[in-house]
Amino acid sequence: MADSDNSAQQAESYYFTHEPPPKDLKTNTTLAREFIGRHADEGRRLVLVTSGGTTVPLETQTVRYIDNFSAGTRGATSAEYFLQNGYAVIFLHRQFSLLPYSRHYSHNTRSFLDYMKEENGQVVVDEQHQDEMLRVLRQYTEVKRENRLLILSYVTITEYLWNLREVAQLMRPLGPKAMFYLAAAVSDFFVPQDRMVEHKIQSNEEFLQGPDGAGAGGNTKVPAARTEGRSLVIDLEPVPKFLKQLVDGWAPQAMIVSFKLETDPSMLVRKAQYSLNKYSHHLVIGNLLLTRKWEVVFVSALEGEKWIRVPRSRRTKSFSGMPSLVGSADYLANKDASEADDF
Ligand code: PAZ
Repeated sequence: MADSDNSAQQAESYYFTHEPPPKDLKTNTTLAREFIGRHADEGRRLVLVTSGGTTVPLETQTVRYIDNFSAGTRGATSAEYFLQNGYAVIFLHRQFSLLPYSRHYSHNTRSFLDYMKEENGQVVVDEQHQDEMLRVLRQYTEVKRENRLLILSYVTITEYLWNLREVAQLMRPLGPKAMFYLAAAVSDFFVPQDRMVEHKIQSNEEFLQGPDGAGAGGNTKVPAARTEGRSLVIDLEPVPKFLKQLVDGWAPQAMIVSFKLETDPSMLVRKAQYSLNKYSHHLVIGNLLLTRKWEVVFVSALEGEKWIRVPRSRRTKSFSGMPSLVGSADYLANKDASEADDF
């Protein structure tokens, strides 16, 4: 075994020994096992879509946390495209971020009540929204009838990683019929449990807790987030790179698509390429914060760099409050790991 494989495994085992699992992990695992088994029996392709940002709590009883940017638009929209193409979808998303189908009516400047009106003492959908809502409702009803969407949620980076690992291992027997579409914005740094204070970090020197002044809640290590003088000092540790474990260990035959978000255009393709070389998965989809709704770049070993752009004339906001960049899911929905040469 190569040294890098060995150290990735050690990092995984250290992480999952020291960071406790979320309370709902067992429930999620039971739901996922049943869902995966049923769709495998029916011969359906299955994709795990991750969506939304992960948080890094600074305190155990969390008042303050660091967040990663993502509304969940890419993930929720892509999930709809996978569903339209016949996939079963496990949607692992940040709690309260956008959801497939309901995203058309939430998180925008309109209240869902603005789509309704009263008629003869009944609540009905306003005429101007009938066609669009009927289209969305029909898709949603069909997906529900076929039980093809399982929604799981996380908030913190640790909750995300525990769920990802459990679901990935359950998907392993699906081989190339499984796809991972990792659109979530995942923290690169975190506060380990043994360096986290229990209580809200105090800003007023009069109220500093514990001998180290930060209320370390029984931990003996220096807290990762603490007040020093009048400043808040945050000293985070790197999150182990779990993509390697996913590719090599948890689901080695699956098709794996990761996303890369950058703000500096000169870094995007280079960073996507670096990730592809490092983890040897199938595809990295790069996007820039400011243009992510109009253009993405596919970076793959076989095809190099390929841009997908929404033409300028179509860059208007749609009914759902987001433009209609297919965001690659429609394109990918007809592929699996055995066809990865097509990129
Ligand atoms: O959720 P959203 O549509 O607002 O944003 C999507 C995105 C930019 C988070 C996603 O396309 C992405 O790039 N995810 C990976 C982020 C990362 O590099 O960790």
